[in-house]
Amino acid sequence: MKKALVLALLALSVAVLAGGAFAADKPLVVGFSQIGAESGWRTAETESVISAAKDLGIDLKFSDGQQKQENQIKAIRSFIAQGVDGILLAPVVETGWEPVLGEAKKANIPVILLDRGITVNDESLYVCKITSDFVFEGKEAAKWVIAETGGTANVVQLQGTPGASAATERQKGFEEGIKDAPGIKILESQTGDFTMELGKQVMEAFLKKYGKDINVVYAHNDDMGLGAIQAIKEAGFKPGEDIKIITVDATKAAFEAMVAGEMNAVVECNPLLGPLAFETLKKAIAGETLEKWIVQKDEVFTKDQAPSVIGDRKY
Ligand code: GZL
Repeated sequence: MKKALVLALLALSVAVLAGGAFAADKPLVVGFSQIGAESGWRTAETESVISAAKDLGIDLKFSDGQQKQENQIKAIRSFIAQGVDGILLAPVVETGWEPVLGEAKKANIPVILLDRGITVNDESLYVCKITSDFVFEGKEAAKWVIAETGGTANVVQLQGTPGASAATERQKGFEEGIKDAPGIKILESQTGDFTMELGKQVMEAFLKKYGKDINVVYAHNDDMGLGAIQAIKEAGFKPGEDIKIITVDATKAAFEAMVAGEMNAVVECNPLLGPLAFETLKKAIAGETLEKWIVQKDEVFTKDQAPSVIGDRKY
């Protein structure tokens, strides 16, 4: 009898250990609700998250929201139904997330925001956000415009997606940055929705309306700035000379435009958030207390620096 009991206990402990070991090796399952593929920056971020998941053996459920919040909400609901261990969300706009994030919270699934913020009454609906400081980026752009033009310039502003924190805060930072420089005038601001095509169309309209009165283009991302360059050339002006251009992101394409002398400055915004996203999510799942905002450091690069820096760029 005793021997049988000992054997049974031994078998049970082996099963528990195996089960435990198996559980420890069970891959993390993470849902990633991405905004879309609107810009080179966005593609770089997607690649960073997917390759980090692969490197870490994470089972990543990826959803491309195609710029629509309703698609992102649907994806989050699907992740909840699948019982994922965590959710990464790049929120296309700041508002309208309470209901679905309330469902994730109820299911005890931690949500980490990537590259944009949201406005919610209950901050416990997400663990933290990992983004750049867009107000800082806008202020840096303003600083460059004032220095480059001696404090006198007519600026047209290509805004990002309406309601996106990256757009509202880059505008806020720029406007704060020029408030003590009365010679810097924003002639007009319009959204190019962070895309090259719309950036070009909006710049064509600005050129028709203001022509050579435009001294500077401030674009909330490289892709709209690159679209503006095309429009400026087609209107018979020299981009980078007749009309100066500063954008945000600092993608390889923007560095190539600076090397070509067609863009004047870029404010960096780091899209390579994959490794940090999963490192942070694992801490959240382990119950660690995290800062609500993990800020990415950015800097300005100018046309003169581009040739020596472009070779080191990672996106
Ligand atoms: C910034 C990100 C912005 C980029 C754009 O964190 O949300 O969205 O600046 C992208 O290129 O479309």
